[in-house]
Amino acid sequence: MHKEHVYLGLGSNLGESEETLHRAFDAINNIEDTRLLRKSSLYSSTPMGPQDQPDYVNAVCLIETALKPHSLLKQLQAIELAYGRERKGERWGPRTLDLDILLYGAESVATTDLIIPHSGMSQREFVLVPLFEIAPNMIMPDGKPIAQWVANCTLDGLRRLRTSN
Ligand code: A4P
Ligand code: MG
Repeated sequence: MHKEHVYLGLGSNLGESEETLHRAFDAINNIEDTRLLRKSSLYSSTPMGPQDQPDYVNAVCLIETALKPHSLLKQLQAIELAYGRERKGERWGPRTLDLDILLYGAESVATTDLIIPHSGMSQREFVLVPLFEIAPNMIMPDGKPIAQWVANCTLDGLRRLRTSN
């Protein structure tokens, strides 16, 4: 069975966010034909977008999966729902659990409901820093090493949580 290496982004800023992310790692590992290979520490980060919402807890992980991109997205959305996510329609609003597909092997996807590489991943410190932790030698979709992106981002709002892993 052909398997791809896939990077996922996790975020939560409602409820018991750290607990939610630990449980999300387990849920991801339990997706059919999918295995969790590596996970980052948890990070606290100030909100991007509307500021009148709690700080986020963010992390990333690397999985190996036989699922195609859209099947994987469906499984991830089922996990989001299981953790009480309600889509209220507010862009960048608060959420109990947000799971994003950052990279799917070297594939690009551009459909109405799925865009890979995830837009903005190279600009978001709450994605870049945990990604750098688990994949320090990664070459980003634009061909630049991740270290270069990390060196250029502001780290003000980001803090690695002590209780991680
Ligand atoms: N979708 C398209 N591409 C993807 C992909 N690669 N992975 C579609 C997952 N989903 C993808 O997502 C809307 C639709 O995106 C989905 O139905 C799916 O088909 P959503 O999660 O319902 O909406 P959203 O998350 O509010 O919108 P958006 O633009 O995806 O927001 P982001 O980029 O997820 O950002 N601040 C901090 N500090 N940390 C955060 O994690 N997150 C957000 C949300 C805002 N501010 C944040 C954080
Ligand atoms: Mg999302």
